[in-house]
Amino acid sequence: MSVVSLSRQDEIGIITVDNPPVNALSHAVREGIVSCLAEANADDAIRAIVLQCAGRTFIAGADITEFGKPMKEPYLPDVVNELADSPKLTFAAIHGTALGGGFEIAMGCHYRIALRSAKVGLPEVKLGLLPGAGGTQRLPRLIGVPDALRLIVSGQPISARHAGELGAIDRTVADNLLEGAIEFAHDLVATQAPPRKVSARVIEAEEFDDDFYDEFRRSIARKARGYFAPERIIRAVRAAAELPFGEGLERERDLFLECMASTESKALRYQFFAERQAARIPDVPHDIPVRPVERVAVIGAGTMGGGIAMNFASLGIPVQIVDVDEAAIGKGLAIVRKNYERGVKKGRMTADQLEQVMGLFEPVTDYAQLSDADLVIEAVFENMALKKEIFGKLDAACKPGAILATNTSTLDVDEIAAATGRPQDVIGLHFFSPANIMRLLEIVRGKETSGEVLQTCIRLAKKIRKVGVVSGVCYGFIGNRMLAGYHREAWMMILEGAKVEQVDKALFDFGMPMGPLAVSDLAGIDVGARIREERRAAGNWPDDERFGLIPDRLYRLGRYGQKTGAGFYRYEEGSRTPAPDPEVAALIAEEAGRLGIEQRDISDEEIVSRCVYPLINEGARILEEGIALRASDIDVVWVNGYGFPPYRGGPMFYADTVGVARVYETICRYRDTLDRGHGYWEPAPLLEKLARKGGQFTG
Ligand code: 3H9
Repeated sequence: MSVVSLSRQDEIGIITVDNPPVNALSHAVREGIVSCLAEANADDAIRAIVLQCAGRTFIAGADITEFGKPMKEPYLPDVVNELADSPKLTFAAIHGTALGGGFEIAMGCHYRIALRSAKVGLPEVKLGLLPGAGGTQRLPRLIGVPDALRLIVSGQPISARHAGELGAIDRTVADNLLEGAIEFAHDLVATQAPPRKVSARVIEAEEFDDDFYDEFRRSIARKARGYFAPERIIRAVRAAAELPFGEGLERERDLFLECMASTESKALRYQFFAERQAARIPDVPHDIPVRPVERVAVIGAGTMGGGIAMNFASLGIPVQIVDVDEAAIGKGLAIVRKNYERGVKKGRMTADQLEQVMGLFEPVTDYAQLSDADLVIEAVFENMALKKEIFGKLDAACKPGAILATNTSTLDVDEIAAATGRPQDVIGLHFFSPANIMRLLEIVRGKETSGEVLQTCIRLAKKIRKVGVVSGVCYGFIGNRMLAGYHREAWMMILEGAKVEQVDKALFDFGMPMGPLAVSDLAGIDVGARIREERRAAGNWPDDERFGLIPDRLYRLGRYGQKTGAGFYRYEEGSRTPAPDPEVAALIAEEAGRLGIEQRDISDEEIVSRCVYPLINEGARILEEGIALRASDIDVVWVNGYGFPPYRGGPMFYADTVGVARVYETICRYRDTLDRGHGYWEPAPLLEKLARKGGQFTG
């Protein structure tokens, strides 16, 4: 069956695109639109043409799977131009999401009608691209330069109503879209309206001078730091304002091709598919029946428990909040309320909606009340004995088939599961803080966890708008296990002569949201110190005085980070801005002297490789051990949970862009010069194997 077809209703030709799942503009679709348009234009009985889509959405963009391969004619910009040049009126009838090339197709049409529930947008920037089928030239003509810039640079879709207010949609209807579109077409045919080309509109360019664009650059500087595409978008939109339409299109094409060739775009496209791939588990059928999750309980009303609970309540799912007494629960719910109040202030919800959502929380102090819960998530502090006790109680209280999850960030999920008589129903759901905001959810599969429970949690992750990644059981799972080497090297380098602020700046410039030492100050030096104490007590820490020495000394001095106004840095009263502290520099120098470490200048390049390459090396081990199913899962974890710059794709993708052999050789060099026999820099066998055969982790 053809993916594009032409039918007729009275004098209106209807072109229908039917290319599931999202009607992406594959070669067959582009070809189909062009040939149906030609047929409709050649048919004297047809007076106007409506372009609509079957299935769940209007066209969601170019077919991303075709990127990076040789493009075949007809090219998308030409398809859009043909719709614009059609002698008969063309109408786009939009439902679902008209995104990227889909919205560009709609803007090529002479008129646009949409369901009120529809959304439109140009999300190309999220793939490191700019709209390359006339979007940067047509949108400013439709809605003006400032709004077009904001929309294209943010990549965020907007509602049909908002698009209507801005001037990008002509009519909206509550339902019966096709009927509405045909009626619209009849109306205009009856008045003999001529084709209305967006390209014919003129932009008054004078008010948009250098200052205007510089001001816009400043306004996006923080979010756009390190990215390539936003600046190209600005240049393309400026071309729309300053050049004739045809020349603007050419400029757009050149800038689009520059973006397409960038590592940033390759990395972001890779992330797009990596996130979706993460939901596929080879030994668990995608369509295995999942369990309904309509009632959730969260054990622990602390910040983490409250944040986790918000994910469900925000979707209208009732949540029981369990803690030792009403006072603890009240305190927790007060924080939850404050978080929602912030949403009200920002206009994301109304005061009524806030009360409604708060009404979904049920305080519970007695486990017997959990008998109806479909999913229980334990979020108490990291203590194995306590967690086992809780799971024993849950086993007694919960109904058969309830999913029992732990939010542990490090502990052995199998040991926790063994505290119950139903290990097949036990799983790890590791949320990242703040749990109501961070996108990552590590889904920890115990050795007994059933496929059904696993698949239910994978689906659930998507439902609560998280990206779920499955990890096997090991200390720290995928993310935190890799973090160890990252921090270790930061601590080593300050002993070896790098300044605290230099280490952080080098990694900030690499693209991390903050350097590792500033992050420790934010998270609390005391938190890390307590974890190290436990690990030392458990014999799970290397016999190396250097490892953790400086943060431990800061801890003993009561320098816990931002909360005490001092940690690796100093903080003025009430400020979160780190200031280098000579006292810390002196302390580091003293310890280096005591240990006989000669301090030297360390380059930014060395800082980056010494912190980032351990991620790659540990990632390789995690892959070999089967803790992660694929390299791209590791990258999804690091981009979404730890702020690894998305435009670098994640540590494993980054290794491929640097060259696996180069990473391997550098790691071997560090082993020979820095390791002192601790094995920190022992290359992972998989890394060595790939380096030797010229292989890659991804792709
Ligand atoms: C562009 O248009 C460039 C032009 O300006 C210029 C060109 C010259 N292509 O996300 P889901 C697949 S750039 C191919 O799970 P949802 C996706 O991989 C493009 N495949 O569903 C998945 O496959 P699978 C601008 C695509 O309901 C399946 O569809 N457009 C594409 O949560 C379902 O996806 C965008 O960037 C595509 N364009 O969300 C839009 N899109 O089942 C990107 C999706 O095998 N897409 N697939 O894993 C989205 O944002 C979301 O997919 C959407 C649906 C909101 C549409």
